[in-house]
Amino acid sequence: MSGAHLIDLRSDTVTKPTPAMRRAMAEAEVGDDVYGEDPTVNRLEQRAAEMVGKQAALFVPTGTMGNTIGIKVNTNHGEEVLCDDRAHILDWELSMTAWFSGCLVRAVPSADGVLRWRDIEPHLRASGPHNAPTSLVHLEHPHNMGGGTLYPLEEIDTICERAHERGVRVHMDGARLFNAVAASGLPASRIAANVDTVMFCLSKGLAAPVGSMLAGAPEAMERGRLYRKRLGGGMRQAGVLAAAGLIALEEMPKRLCEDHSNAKFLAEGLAKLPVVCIDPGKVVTNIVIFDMARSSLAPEQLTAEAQARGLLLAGVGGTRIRLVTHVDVTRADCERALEVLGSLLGG
Ligand code: TLP
Repeated sequence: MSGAHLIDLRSDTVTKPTPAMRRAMAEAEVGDDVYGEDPTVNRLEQRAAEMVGKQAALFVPTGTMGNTIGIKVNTNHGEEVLCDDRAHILDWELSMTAWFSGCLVRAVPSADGVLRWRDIEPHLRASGPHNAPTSLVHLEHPHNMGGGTLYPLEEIDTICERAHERGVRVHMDGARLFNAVAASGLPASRIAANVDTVMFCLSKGLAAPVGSMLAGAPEAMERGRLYRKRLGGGMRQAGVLAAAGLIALEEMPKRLCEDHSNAKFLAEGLAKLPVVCIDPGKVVTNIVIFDMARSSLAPEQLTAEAQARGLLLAGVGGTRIRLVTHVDVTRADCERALEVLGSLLGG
């Protein structure tokens, strides 16, 4: 296998920085960001805030740290955070909401990760002798384990409006926010208009090597800066990373439609295999999740056999397999991926 071209569909986290990013990183103007003196980080924070329509933003090393700080600035110890039952914060972030914010996560059953206000409302708790109050609703948009699914804009607005009426805040895990922008045609600032804080990643589909942004009100971001330092995320001459982040923000969103069309192509091909369960109509961004319960192969066998043929896939629990398209995957790679999966799953 050495030297062979690997098709890596495990995640868009595997994307490599583009040549333009590498050049910008080498030439970046830097300073000590813990003193607020890195001009490139400052520029990135300003630009990111502008793009999502917030007054301030904070550059953080990872999406996990962005969510952790986002949740912290919106809650107090001992309160509840409501999210859907497949949320990244619930299953993939080492219980940081409990560990760092001291809050209980209340997971609400959802269809493909997307909640409606009517799902949320019955689970909100007011403070009382037996109840910790709900202080935050957490929305993941697009929804990773839901298969890249999207909230309808009206639902985001309704959830924010009703939550705010109750004194409950809203945080958006928009790790792939720009995929939502590409799929919906709505500006990021419109999607995030009514949430209190929004996190999005510069890595993943936007291909920066490192970094995520948390955006919100200036006072929240000032507090967030201190939490970032506590978590070990005060990064000094981080301008070398922010330089790549600026290119991720300015140049990369416009090509995400290509990833979405490749994902749809994969989903449509997979739907033709009798043992695969998938609804290609639900694939609207760059994430394809299918169920192989009807196959005689175990998921680990499928991933191992595919790997032996140069195709990397990720099992995401039970008999579900995830494929994620990104800048380093071409249409020809997707055609080859379908050939491999067809041969292994009996197509
Ligand atoms: N997701 C990763 C894995 O952790 C599952 C992936 O390969 O998709 N929010 C969402 C919705 C995410 O999908 C991820 C990463 C994060 C937050 C965390 O971002 P990082 O990895 O930068 O901490």
